[in-house]
Order: sequence, then structure tokens, then C-alpha cells
Amino acid sequence: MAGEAQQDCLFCKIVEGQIPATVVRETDTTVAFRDINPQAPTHVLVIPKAHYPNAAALAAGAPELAADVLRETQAVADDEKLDSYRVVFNTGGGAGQTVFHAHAHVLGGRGLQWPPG
Ligand code: IU
Repeated sequence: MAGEAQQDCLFCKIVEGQIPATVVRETDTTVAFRDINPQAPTHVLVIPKAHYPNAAALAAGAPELAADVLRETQAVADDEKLDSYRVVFNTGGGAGQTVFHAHAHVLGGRGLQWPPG
């Protein structure tokens, strides 16, 4: 069922505390943790606790939860004192998505090029 934890999902395991992560924020519905392979001085992932495979499924299936995730990206940027930052939802393998549990990358702390690669 939509939103249910998936046995083989690494981010569900982080939510459940079965895999370690450096958690920087947590709400009833979301977790934010530092990316293990940071691409910028600040690189934090914000995920919904509930499992949705990507941002499109999250937005369609649980729009209020999608709003929670977006709100938390702003909170991360505030915590990290970022004036400029980028929020990225890689959606689909062709866009570089490797973990199929919806997540927002919050990137900042350096100049960012546009368009991204
Ligand atoms: P992507 O958009 O699906 O490519 O992003 C997945 C990210 O998850 C990627 O940047 C990884 O470095 C990151 N990550 C992590 O932070 N902790 C983990 O245990 C695993 C992946 I697996």
C-alpha cells in the first residue's frame, strides 16, 4: 500500500534506525540527514517517513506530506544559514535517482552552476 515501509528500502531503514545516519532535523512526518557522499558543504536529504518511490508519487499520493518535505528543506537552509541553495528531487533513473524513496537534496555553501549536469 502507498506509504507503507518497504523491507528492502535503505531510507525506510534510516527512518527505523536500522541504518545509521547523521540526522539534523526530525518531525512527526519527515527526517533530514546529511548525505554520505556530499556534493557541497551543505548536502542534506529530507525524506518523508512514509515510503513513496519518488517525488511524483509523493505529490500525487500525499500532497500534504510533500508540503511537509518542502517546508523542511527551507528549515534546513535556515539552520545552515544558507542565503542561496538548491533543492533537487531526482525523479527516475535517467535523472540520477538511485534510492527509490522520495527525497529532496538540499545543496548549498558554494556557488552552484546552471544548468546542472
Ligand atoms: P539520488 O537522488 O537517488 O541519487 O540520491 C541518493 C542519495 O542518497 C545519494 O546522494 C547518496 O549519497 C545518498 N545516500 C545517503 O546519504 N545515505 C545512504 O545510506 C545511501 C545513500 I544508500
